[in-house]
Amino acid sequence: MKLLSSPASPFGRKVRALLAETGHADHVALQDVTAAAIGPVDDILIAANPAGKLPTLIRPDGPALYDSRVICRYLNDTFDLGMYPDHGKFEMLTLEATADAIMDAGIQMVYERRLRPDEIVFEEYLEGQWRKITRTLDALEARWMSNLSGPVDMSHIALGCALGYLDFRLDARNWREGRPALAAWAEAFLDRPAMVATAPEG
Ligand SMILES: N[C@@H](CCC(=O)N[C@@H](CS)C(=O)NCC(=O)O)C(=O)O
Repeated sequence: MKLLSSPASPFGRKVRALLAETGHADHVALQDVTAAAIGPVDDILIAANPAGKLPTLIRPDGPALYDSRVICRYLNDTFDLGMYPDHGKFEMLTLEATADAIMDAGIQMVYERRLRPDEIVFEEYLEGQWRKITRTLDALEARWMSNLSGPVDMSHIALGCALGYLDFRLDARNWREGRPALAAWAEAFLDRPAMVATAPEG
């Protein structure tokens, strides 16, 4: 199996961190590819995923899989990783979706600045995306901390990747301010070997 990803992708990191956390990193080959909302996209990626998005998993015995939630679920079931426990499953899946929402909004902010000419950057849109993130972070701090204790599951990995992405690309926004419980959780979680090994670059 081959995972198409990039060292900066938070969604790709979910998959890489899942494999690292469970000691399965050597079960899937990694190929760095270029994906871009504007500009050239590697042919191998387009051939496997017509939307040209990362991560995408190429399998020897079936069609390619995407997106990160599908790939993580597939690897969990294929290698029996135990990262989707039955107890509280739907809350856990919602927490994973919550983490993905932070990444989605964060990526929109990065693309808005990177892809648009400076004179037409839409500041209101940027702030609208940031409000999505701050509302989500506030909800995590207020209501979700108990879900973040206990054994590591896929939602924890996803949230670690989302908060790591904020540190990586939007550090100046200082997401930790006013959210001591979430900040303490991130401090410990991002120190795990699987998270250190998959820290974003680029
Ligand atoms: N929902 C998708 C989101 C994937 C995504 O947005 N990936 C970004 C890289 S982190 C991408 O491929 N961007 C290129 C594009 O939007 O064309 C998932 O969970 O995999």
